Amino acid sequence: MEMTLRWYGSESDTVTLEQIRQIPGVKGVITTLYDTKPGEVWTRERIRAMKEEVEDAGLHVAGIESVNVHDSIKTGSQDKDLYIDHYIETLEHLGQEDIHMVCYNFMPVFDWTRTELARMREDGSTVLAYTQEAVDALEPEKMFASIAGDTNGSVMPGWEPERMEHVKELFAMYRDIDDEKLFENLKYFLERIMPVCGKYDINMAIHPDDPAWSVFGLPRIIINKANILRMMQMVDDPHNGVTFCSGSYGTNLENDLPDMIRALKGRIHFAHVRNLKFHSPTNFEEAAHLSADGSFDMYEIMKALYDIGFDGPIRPDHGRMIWGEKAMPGYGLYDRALGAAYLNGLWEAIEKNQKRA
Ligand code: DNO
Repeated sequence: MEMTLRWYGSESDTVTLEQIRQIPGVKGVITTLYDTKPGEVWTRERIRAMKEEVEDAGLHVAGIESVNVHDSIKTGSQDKDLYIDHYIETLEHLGQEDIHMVCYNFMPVFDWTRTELARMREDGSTVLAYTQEAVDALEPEKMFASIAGDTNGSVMPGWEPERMEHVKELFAMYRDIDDEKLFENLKYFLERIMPVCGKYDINMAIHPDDPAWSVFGLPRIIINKANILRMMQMVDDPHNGVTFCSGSYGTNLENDLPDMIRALKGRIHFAHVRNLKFHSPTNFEEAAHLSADGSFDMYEIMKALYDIGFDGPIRPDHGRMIWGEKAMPGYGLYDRALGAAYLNGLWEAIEKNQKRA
């Protein structure tokens, strides 16, 4: 595996490349052109400029998170082919610039969903949190407004204000889309992009739906082992793979995370590893990465990744806000750096143990 950190670009991130460079073991960043809209073609010039900036700081671009998929593709609307053509052009440009991993999601309307961006914990740190009760009590259109006050001035991925202004129209687009239709549209998209992925050796890594169940009655399909295996089989190509995100699949306590990792051997192209602390099955918060701080056995998760020979990029995921930092919720420097060091420590111990056994 290669330890990386997500970076939103110098215009949008409070964390600098120079800081990332000083986290032990981190040589790569996972980045994006944060100001592009779903459906837009990424030019080679902009991709090259982004790469050069990262390389000038002594790091490299280990992959993209995300190239977002236009809602017309997800809903299978009439203009879907135009947007798939654009997506293919973007993939070509990324391939030509020697970038080989792309994370994306197929979640309708909302990307990840949390009901609190700054829940205070006993130690004074703040974390993202979710309760089903809060979602059930909200009108979907009010979702964004209900959390907007706690973003620390940043634009949250998937929650861009201009998109949220059109939430009603977005919901209308998905009115006739159920799980089966969404699977069909995903299959159509993947079948069309696989040739270009083959040509440039680009690993597509679908991100799970977070939380891993339907919110506001919208269909959500990337939620459990059965569905993700169905997706792998319906377009059985090694470039059709997943982002294994422990914090997203882990929202559903019925998901056995190490077992899922083992079942996805060869198809995990990217890993997000973080811990959650459950107060009830539908009330959880994002804990520190350390196993003892949350509900997951982080050793078993890293061990399963080790056992399947995972060699792609991995990143610590959302961190707590600590030590007075003001940053995009989940994406400060300090706690993610602690997460990277901890995950690197687990990996080193697992590796040495295996070699000595
Ligand atoms: C949240 C992230 C997601 C993820 C997208 C991938 O913090 O994990 O926004 O990047 O779903 O497209």
